[in-house]
Order: sequence, then C-alpha cells, then structure tokens
Amino acid sequence: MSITITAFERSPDGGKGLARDTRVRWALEEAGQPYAVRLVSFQAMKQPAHVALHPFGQIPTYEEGGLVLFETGAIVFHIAQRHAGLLPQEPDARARAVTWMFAALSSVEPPILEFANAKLLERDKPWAQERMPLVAARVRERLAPLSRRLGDAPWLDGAFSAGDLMMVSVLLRLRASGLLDEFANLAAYVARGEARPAYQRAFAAQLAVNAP
Ligand code: GTB
Repeated sequence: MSITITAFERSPDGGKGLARDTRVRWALEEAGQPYAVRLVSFQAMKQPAHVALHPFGQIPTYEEGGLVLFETGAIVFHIAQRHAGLLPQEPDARARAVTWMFAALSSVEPPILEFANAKLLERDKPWAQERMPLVAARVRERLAPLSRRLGDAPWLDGAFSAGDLMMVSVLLRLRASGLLDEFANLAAYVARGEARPAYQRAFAAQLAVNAP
C-alpha cells in the first residue's frame, strides 16, 4: 500500500528540519518505507479537502490505502508498529520505548513549544522580557532530569527506538536557543540522532522542497 504524507509547500524555517513532517519522514526512512509527499500551502491547509484529513488544518497527515492519520505521535507509532526498526520486539522493552514517545510529546515538547512561542509570537508584548526567564526555567525543569536519566548512554533505553526519534525531534527545536548546550550529553544525543543516515535522508528531502 503506498504512503502519502503532507508537508508545507514553503516551510517557515526554509526546510531545516523544524516542521513536524521531518519526524514522519525520519520514521519512514528508518523503516525503509517509500513515501510520496503532497505539498500544501497555509491557505490550502484550512480548506475542506485538507480539514477532512486533519481536523485542525495542519500538517503532517498520513494516508495509506483507506487509512488517514494525523498527529505525529500516532503516525510514528503506526509506522513503528507495522515495520521493523523502530520498536523492540520484547514486550517490556517495547512498552518502555513507547513510554519515551509519550514523554517526548506530553512532558518535554509542551514547555519547548511555550518557549518557542514566547520568543517568536509574543516578543512584542510588554510582559515578554519579564516572562522569558520563567519559560526558560520550565524547559530546564525537563532537560535536567532527562539529562540525568540519559547519562552516558547513547539512547534512552538500549537500542535506538521511536522513543529516541521523538525525543530528538522535540529537542531539536531548542538548538538555536542555546538551552540544549547547557546539557552536553543532550546536545550530543541530538547530534547522534541527526547523524543517522535515515535522519539525513529525511532532512535532505525536506530541504529540497524548500530550496530556492
Ligand atoms: N500536535 C501536532 C502533531 O504533532 O502532528 C502538531 C502539528 C503542527 O503543529 N503542525 C504545524 C502546522 O501545520 C506544522 S509543524 N501549522 C500550521 C497551522 O497550524 O496553521 C510546526 C512548526 C512549523 C514551523 C516551524 N519552523 O519553521 O520553525 C516549526 C514548527
């Protein structure tokens, strides 16, 4: 069954890996699954044809035969369940890898998004400067324990898994802020993720779409 995902026609970051189709591309590359990409404009995303696929009018979406998915957590989990390479076979190890996927999306990503929004969308507000230290502290509250748990290990729980794919994808967003570099092992962890050939292919494909 062929797979089609959606991505930005023009990504605000110029295709540098920050839009969420990157993590879906990466998962498909890790799983060795070919896929097609349908590019959508910001306007098209809000039209009925796209909203039928994604109720919030966003990217990415995932179509495979009659199956339509949205939310990168659900999409990556689906890919990881169907194909080898992203989740361990042993049931307990598999459950722990899935736990890290949820941890990335529900415990680590929210303060990072709050930080990104504060920097980008709220910087003109009169209270923006005063609020930034608080928002940055909330990010550190997640990075510090994550850094302690990772320690010197290459990945969060044994071999690379969808849990690492999601965690690295979430942490990537912090690079420009300098916050990630406060935790040397996390910066190295993200670099390890980015160095994977599957990530490199996903990144190159996204960049190619946005090339001038
Ligand atoms: N929870 C959803 C998921 O994980 O799939 C969130 C999906 C989402 O936020 N999609 C964004 C979107 O479609 C694109 S990725 N936004 C358009 C809209 O809501 O109208 C978010 C994103 C976009 C661009 C950058 N960037 O350029 O730095 C970073 C992140």
